Amino acid sequence: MNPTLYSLRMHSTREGKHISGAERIVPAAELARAGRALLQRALGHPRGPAAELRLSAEAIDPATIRYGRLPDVRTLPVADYLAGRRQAVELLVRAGVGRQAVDRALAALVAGPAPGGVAMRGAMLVDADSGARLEADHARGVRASRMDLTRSADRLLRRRLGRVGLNNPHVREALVLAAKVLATPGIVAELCWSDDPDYPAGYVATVADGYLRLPHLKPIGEERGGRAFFWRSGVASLEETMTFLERQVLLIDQVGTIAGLPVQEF
Ligand code: WAQ
Ligand code: MG
Repeated sequence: MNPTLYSLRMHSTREGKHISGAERIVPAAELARAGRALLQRALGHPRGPAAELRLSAEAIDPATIRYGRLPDVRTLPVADYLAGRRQAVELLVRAGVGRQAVDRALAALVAGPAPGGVAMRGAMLVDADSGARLEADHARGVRASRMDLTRSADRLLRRRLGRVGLNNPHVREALVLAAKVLATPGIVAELCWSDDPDYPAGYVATVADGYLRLPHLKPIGEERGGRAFFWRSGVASLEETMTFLERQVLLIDQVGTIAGLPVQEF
């Protein structure tokens, strides 16, 4: 029998400001080590040290686990963040997201999507046609949660990313998150860039084209960033979408293809 798995989640803040959040799915024997790694990361974060740290763990009923695959990865070279944002708009429109919805989501990420023009803890849920924001709380947003790689998929992913110089935690975690988002009924695409001031890259993920990296989506030093999940009615109710996104356990046991940088980049 497989050992019981736990969903382990960390969230940290300072004076009410979101610093970082991360999570793992691990067997009991690895909980202490994984918890320590998450706490250390919250303390040494580029957004500044956390003052309030929350760590929680919860046993998973094995009968509820679903398995999945990472999206394929490609990098699209762009000269600067303005070119990156133009490219992101084009990719989302090509994926069928309405122009108005794309423009609204981009404008919100540029301005800082939470009240006060800062980063949210989670993502915006954006109607793919009207562009309306559907998440109840504009500071929390919706969280993709309860997903991780199996140990062997993690090893394979690190090896494949390493070959193209992309084996860093931002890429690994964003890929796992995008896999959960793309597996969620009702969600058609995602737009993301980091809220970490030293990480300017981001991506567009779509069911048809996978994970398309854009090396520049914001200037270095910028703390405003975030995520937009584009939702279309007719596939699942909002409630079904949210429940899957936040509660369904997804263990990723298959890694997609990872393309190297195109020659133009050099
Ligand atoms: N669910 C929903 N939204 C989240 C989650 C989550 N589990 N975690 C973070 N967010 C939102 C939140 O608003 C953050 O402010 C924002 O996303 C950015 O999070 O290929 O590092 O962890 O080179 O700073 C993408 C590019 C890196 C990687 C993204 O995001 C690559 C990144 P961060
Ligand atoms: Mg961050």
